[in-house]
Amino acid sequence: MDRFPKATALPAFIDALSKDGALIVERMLDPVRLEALRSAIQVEAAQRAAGPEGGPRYWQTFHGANTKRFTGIGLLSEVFFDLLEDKVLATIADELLKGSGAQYWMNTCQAMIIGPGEPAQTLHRDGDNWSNVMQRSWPDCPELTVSMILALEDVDGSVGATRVIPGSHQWPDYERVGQADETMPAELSAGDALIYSGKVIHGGGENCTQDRWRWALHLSFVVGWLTPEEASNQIYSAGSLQGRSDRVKRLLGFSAFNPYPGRGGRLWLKNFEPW
Ligand SMILES: O=C(O)CCC(=O)C(=O)O
Repeated sequence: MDRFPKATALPAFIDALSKDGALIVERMLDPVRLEALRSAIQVEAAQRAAGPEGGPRYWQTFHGANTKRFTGIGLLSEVFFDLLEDKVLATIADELLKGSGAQYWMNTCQAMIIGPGEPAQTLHRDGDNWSNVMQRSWPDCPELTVSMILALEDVDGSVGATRVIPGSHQWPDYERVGQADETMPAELSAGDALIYSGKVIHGGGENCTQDRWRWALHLSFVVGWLTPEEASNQIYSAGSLQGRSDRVKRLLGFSAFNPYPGRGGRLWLKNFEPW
């Protein structure tokens, strides 16, 4: 997996994503914003229990019994909105998702804080959320989703760095999910980000420490004709987004989906009118 400074030109990012399905951007977030985001998330995390509350066993394992996860990050920190507007991330998402339609939503933004002793997460592709679409035209299907894991503190292999299988986005067999020994850890310094295709196999790493947590934030986008993971329009209100950019409103579900210049219908209309 290649590492790049944030000021890298787009073609180098896209080449790396075509080759490996993932890359690392160093200093994705500046120290001032990083500190603001980290402290807001740590305050919230202190009030949260680890592990999902009930639900099917598969999801309990997937989300982690000793992992804290929560969404609604924009209710906690203004930096969430800066990330939605981040030019580098936006340019990569625009380029990757343009084959699937002109517009996309925020899929989810969630704290992913892996606790001591948590085993490695099941290896998966983020596009598996919409596996009916992926499976049908694999491996040539267009990109449906692009994700970022942002390190809020230094993240190394022992604390649960995301494990990635570079090149797995091009494996001919969709059913092949890979083995632990094929993965490599995406080790990040605080403020660095792993950016990856929805087709690449990865998973949260094992946290084999006794007392350290893996502080990271996931932010992802999904094409506008699929349902996102996080119901943003149930979390944010039109009023609370007043004065925000059109991009932010669209990402959070406060705008219709317009397929042009691609094919497809207008979606998410209010009484047949875009909004
Ligand atoms: O926590 C991580 O590093 C990855 C988590 C992940 O891929 C997921 O929950 O979908």
